[in-house]
Amino acid sequence: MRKLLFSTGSPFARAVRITLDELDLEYDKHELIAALDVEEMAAVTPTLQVPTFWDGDLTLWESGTIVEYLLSTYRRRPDNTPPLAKNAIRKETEWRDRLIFSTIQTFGHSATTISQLTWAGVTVGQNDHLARSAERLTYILQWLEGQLDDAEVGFLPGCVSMHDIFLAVHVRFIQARPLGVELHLPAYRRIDRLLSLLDQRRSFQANPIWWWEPGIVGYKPDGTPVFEINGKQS
Ligand SMILES: N[C@@H](CCC(=O)N[C@@H](CS)C(=O)NCC(=O)O)C(=O)O
Repeated sequence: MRKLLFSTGSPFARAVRITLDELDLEYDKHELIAALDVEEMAAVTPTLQVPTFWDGDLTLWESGTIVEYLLSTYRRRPDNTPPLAKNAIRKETEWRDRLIFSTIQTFGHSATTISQLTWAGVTVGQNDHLARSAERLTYILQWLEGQLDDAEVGFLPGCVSMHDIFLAVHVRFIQARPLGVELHLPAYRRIDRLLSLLDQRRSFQANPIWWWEPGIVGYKPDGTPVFEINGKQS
């Protein structure tokens, strides 16, 4: 049976959840609201991170690896316009496709580093590494905008690629959190158009970004966070 361990707020896990929905695959959802302790996580993955995915005897972590596995293992593409990409990476442009994907993941790692430290009380304005991470976001967005073709919507022609999905979850994560980072997205016309189209897709709407901050212990069905104060939930 397929199973996914994920946290509600993780953009990396959101990309995996969206891909599972794009492929119409059922899976057991093991959702974490707060992090497990180190020993519990280490029993699952040496990275101590989510997402981790199980498919029968196979255990995978690293969101990009999980999505590559899903795209290559489950070959049926449900009817959708545009369809989900047939492959993660195209043979004829392998290194261009791989470079774009790795760069998108670096964008996501910079964003989650800023987020983790912001919640720990260290903000972009107070720390040189975070300030540089925020600048990296801008440089990467500029470069990615240049990789998109005006005649096409996403990074691979005629389909929704894992590149499109991961860029969308990382950008929307930054926009949904108080990170002190302004992306000025309308300045990136092609990226802005791509993300607006993806937002309307059923798989994206079925896996929305919910608010998260320390102290949240659960969510109401509509996504309203539930806090625990003095042992009482509100
Ligand atoms: N490279 C990993 C990054 C995953 C990641 O950063 N996960 C975060 C949540 S967004 C996490 O588990 N953070 C907890 C920690 O780093 O201790 C992937 O692509 O799956």
